[in-house]
Amino acid sequence: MEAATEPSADIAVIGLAVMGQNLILNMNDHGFKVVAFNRTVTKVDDFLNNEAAGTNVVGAHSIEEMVAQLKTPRRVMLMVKAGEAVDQTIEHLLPLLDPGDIIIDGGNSLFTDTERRLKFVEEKGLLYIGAGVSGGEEGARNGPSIMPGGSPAAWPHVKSIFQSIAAKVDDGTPCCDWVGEGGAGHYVKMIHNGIEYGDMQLIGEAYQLLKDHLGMSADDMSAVFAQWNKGELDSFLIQITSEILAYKDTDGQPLVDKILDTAGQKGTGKWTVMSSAELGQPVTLISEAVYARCISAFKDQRLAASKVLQGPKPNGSGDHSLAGSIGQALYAAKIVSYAQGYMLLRAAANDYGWNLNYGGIALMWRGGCIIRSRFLGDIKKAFDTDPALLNLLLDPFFAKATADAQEGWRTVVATAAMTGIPVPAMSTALAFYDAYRTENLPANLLQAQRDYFGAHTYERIDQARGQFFHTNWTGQGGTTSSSSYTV
Ligand code: NBP
Repeated sequence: MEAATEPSADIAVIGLAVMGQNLILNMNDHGFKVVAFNRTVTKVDDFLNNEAAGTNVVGAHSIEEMVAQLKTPRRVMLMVKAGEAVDQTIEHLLPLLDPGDIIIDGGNSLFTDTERRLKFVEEKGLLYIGAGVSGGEEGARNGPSIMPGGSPAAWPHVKSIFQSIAAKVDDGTPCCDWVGEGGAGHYVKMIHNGIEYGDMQLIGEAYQLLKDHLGMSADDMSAVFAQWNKGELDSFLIQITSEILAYKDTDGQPLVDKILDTAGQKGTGKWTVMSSAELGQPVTLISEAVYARCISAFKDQRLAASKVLQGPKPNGSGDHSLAGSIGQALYAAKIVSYAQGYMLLRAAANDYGWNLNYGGIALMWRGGCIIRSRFLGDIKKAFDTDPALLNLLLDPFFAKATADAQEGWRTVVATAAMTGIPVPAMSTALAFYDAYRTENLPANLLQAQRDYFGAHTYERIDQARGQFFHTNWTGQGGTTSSSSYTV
């Protein structure tokens, strides 16, 4: 493994864990010459002698050797663990690169870190891309969804590589396009992951209703999910759920029944919720999905509480005809979740000054990634019809879809409440839907309370907006009001 005399590699990838290795092999398949490097250098040889054997992939035993093999402008993609590893690798790279060279972070970095790194790297005259990559191992190998953002001048230099290796939708359009400036790429990936949390929670709730209320076997549930996968719920997550439910352990019993019910999380769902709070956007479904994982982790407490706290318990005797309504609840709540996700995207674009293409984002998620679904094609159509669409729920297709699913959705949420089955995502979606379509919410009373105890003032329905009033509710205290602000 010697450095070539003339630099001939198209791109370098640092980080030979599951994502890096598979992206390299994917790039190689598409005719790009890749130089592979990893902090633990023995992994470079292992990779070249095994997974990459017989390919055009070359390796390097040092960052210097890696850089020396790259054509200019040099393109270096980091597929290392998110966090400090990215900063450390950038520090190692910078003295070896020239102005105009491009550093790409393809890991799951927090978008604010990407904004910071971009500024730092651009100050040195280099270009920076923060690219969300979704699809896991399989996607990385055969076609992920890639969401790049950062220095716009870098995009023409990486476009052909990224669009070649990305998943393609039916008409051949790649699930990769320029997302926007700054940390926009990683932000969109973060929202993708948040939506993934929501989709998975909704599927979990449907599963628990089918299992505990309807008393269905794993095989029967697998068939229900397979059926759903032929209609409007057609998606990767519904498909794998059907396969998971059908999967048997070595003793012939469903493996899913033997898996401990405590969910893990790596942080991107939490980041979405934090950003939603920061930007004042009611992303309630993803929040419930994150907290549902937190509750699941309290296994010991739940076990103790199950023996103490009173309430109805499902007995598996529910009418199987409810399965159709459960599918409707899943679909309607999913629409609300995506509507909320897009509200957050719009608010972030406004706040951070990104020019986001909402239909294009739906298209990037249409294939390759974990939330890929037929449904995203409908979202793309909604934004194609009206790029300025204020809320997905107001699009005629989705307004009708939620109206059509509504009876089943309400029945399921009510049934879950009466039988003691927690459906936080389905029910918060319904609460959001009802709040969003309610002309008069009880916030008038809330404003009165705030003014009563804190002189926070209120606006009046019989006066123009923007005028604030304070009432001396008790006849005691002064007339001084507190400053008013909107969160
Ligand atoms: P990991 O997230 O497990 O990271 C392992 C890689 O990071 C190894 O190459 C390791 O090198 C390197 N690394 C570490 Br750890 N600390 C380092 C440091 N200080 N300096 C240089 N390199 C360092 O790998 P992954 O699962 O392939 O994921 C890569 C990125 O892609 C992550 O940001 C991840 O969140 C994201 N992602 C993962 C998936 C997935 O399904 N796994 C999907 C989408 C996105 P070493 O071998 O020397 O320890």
